[in-house]
Amino acid sequence: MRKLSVFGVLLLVLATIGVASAQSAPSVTIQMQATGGSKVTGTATLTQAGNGVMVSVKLSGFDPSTKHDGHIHVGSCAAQGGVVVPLNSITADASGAGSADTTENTLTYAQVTDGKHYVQYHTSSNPPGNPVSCADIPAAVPAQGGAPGAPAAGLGGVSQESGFPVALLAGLLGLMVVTGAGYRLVRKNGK
Ligand SMILES: [Cu+2]
Repeated sequence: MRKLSVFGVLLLVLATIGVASAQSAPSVTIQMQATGGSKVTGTATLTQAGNGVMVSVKLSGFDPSTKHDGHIHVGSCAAQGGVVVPLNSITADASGAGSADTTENTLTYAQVTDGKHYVQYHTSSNPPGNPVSCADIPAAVPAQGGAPGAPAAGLGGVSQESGFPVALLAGLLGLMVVTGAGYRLVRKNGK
């Protein structure tokens, strides 16, 4: 019975760590706006993926059955700069909608969420041609704590977030030690 409850605590710890890490990946979804007289709108979701970033773009309003190149650019939709990395092309279906997921490993999530990058798709593929849909990637804000304008020294939002599961893990390990000690105490007294 006692063994069972210790085992139960272990399971709980593992489950909690699993949930905590699933929730800790920073992510942002931005609205892609039609540009250059197009009707192409949708969303782009950027999610931290290890040391890289996963970019998931869903767009509609293309001409049916057309192919479109996309990139992460430096700058903003209003003040455009060069291509930083290519995103997978989107091929629109018969309704003019399409999507593409790209896992980019040469850029970190922190780098693309520095407030100086944007996601853009173009009118065609190879060459990409004029832009038709664009969204600025906002600068990442610290997840919690820290008064506005007074960020903790040297700590960005990303490192604060990744610190959370570690603190949780330490607390749960402490709980396990206490539970284990109590278990041994009960056994000693019982004999
Ligand atoms: Cu581009």
